Amino acid sequence: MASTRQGASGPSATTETISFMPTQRYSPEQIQSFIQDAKRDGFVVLRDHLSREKLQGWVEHFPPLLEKQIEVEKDSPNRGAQRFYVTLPFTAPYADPSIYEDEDVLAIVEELAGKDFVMCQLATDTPLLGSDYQELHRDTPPLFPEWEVETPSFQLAVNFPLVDVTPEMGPFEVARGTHMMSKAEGLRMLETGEVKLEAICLALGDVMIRDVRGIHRGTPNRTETPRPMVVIGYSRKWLNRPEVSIRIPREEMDKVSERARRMLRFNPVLESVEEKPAQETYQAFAY
Ligand SMILES: O=C(O)CCC(=O)C(=O)O
Ligand SMILES: [Fe+2]
Repeated sequence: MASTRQGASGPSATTETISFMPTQRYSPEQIQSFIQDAKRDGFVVLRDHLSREKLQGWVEHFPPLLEKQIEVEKDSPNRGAQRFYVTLPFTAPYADPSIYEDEDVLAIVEELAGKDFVMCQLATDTPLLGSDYQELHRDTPPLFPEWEVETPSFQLAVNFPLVDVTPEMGPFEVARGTHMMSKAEGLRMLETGEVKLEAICLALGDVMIRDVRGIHRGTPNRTETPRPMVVIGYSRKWLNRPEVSIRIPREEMDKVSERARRMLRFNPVLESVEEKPAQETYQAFAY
């Protein structure tokens, strides 16, 4: 699908626009099949989907960001021992529409999170050597905790690693199909063996789209290699998640497509790139 992209102030603006040719790799039938998988299982994996070459830029720019976060949190890592949550700056190489506007991913996201969904998070989870098993958790409480019924999806995580994840590197583990039941019921099914935790070893380029209510945990990275997992959060348009906003420099906002401007509309726009929060605001993460 071809599309025209313009700067914020219209075609006459001198602002550089980000151009890329959006390509959809999968047929509508294949996309429907991924959507059915995601609805049933709570997650779906698109293997070898993103360009490894493109992700190399993400890989190369990441170590200093991780180092900085380790420095800030080394005495009280919020996600567990040797496990760090790092928000990515919405600048190059991370402000990349070929990733956050991936046509196949968005076609699936739109079915699951509804038309006019929003993008609310661009971050990473990284276990290092010395990390441990996390408690089994969901990343959000149910929408209506006093109601015994789970709703359709309202919060999705699009995850992809910045390394080829091996079983020794602390893969993400998830219990299939537990997103549409209470946490207590999911834990009970794990206890009785009716459902089992599955380690999802993603390679660089693989993408997982998941409902964050699926019961999951991070596992110990037993290698010297950090295992960064990117998380791009997409939610229903009415869901407010102030703890994970994307801080968008004005000059970056001026470059994005009309669709991206709409997706990003509830995020704060920074007039200066120097405006930075002192620390991560996404602290309570497990429910
Ligand atoms: O990256 C992982 O292994 C999962 C981390 C996680 O689930 C969390 O911190 O909420
Ligand atoms: Fe989690």
